[in-house]
Parts: sequence; C-alpha cells; structure tokens
Amino acid sequence: MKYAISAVVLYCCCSAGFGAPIKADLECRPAGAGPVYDCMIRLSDSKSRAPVSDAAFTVSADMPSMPMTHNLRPVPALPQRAAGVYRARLALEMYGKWNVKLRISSPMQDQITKAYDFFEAP
Ligand SMILES: [Cu+2]
Repeated sequence: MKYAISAVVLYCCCSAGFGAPIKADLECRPAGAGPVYDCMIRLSDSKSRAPVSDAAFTVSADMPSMPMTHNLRPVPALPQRAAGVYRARLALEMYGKWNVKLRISSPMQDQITKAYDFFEAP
C-alpha cells in the first residue's frame, strides 16, 4: 500500500483546485557526521515565479531503489528570513539517491517529490 502511494506521488504534482502549482527548488548540504543534511527549499508559484511565503509543509524522504526499506519521519520545514525559503534537516539512513517529498498543507494542498543524490563528500 505504501509503495503504491509513493509511486503515484512521483508522477503527480497536483494542486488541489485553485492557483498554480507550487515549484520547489532543493539544495542540501552536509550537516555534521554521517548522512545528515540541511536542506534549503525554495517555493515559488510555477506561473508567476513569485516566492510562496507562509507555506506549511513537511519534508520526508525515501529511496526509490529500496522501496519500503526506509521510513523517515517527516520533519516540519522552518521558514527562513528570505521570502519563500525554508529549511529542514534530513537525517538519512544512508548515502545514495533519495526522493525528497514535500507535503504541503498551506496555502494549498500539494505534494512535490524531488529526486536528490546524497553522496559522501570525497
Ligand atoms: Cu537505502
């Protein structure tokens, strides 16, 4: 069941009813030992490109190559000073390719999945 849901999310960036879908840009940097990352997330309106401030969403992640293996607890994204920018710390269980999932509850319901490579720094 969980697997079916995440497969749908991969292909679906669905805004519920009103407004333009939200676009997300993601940039993650190592935050200490192991695969722990501080991720900056920039939300913008996909049409007007205006920053989306006052959004509420959680961030979680799973590995497309290892379905149902990982079960990261979603963490709330914290708004930063810059408009439309949020931060979330992801304590991953291993390096590799993850799908980072944003579950947005406000200003509209939306789910965004971004593929991201988390590799150990050389
Ligand atoms: Cu894994």
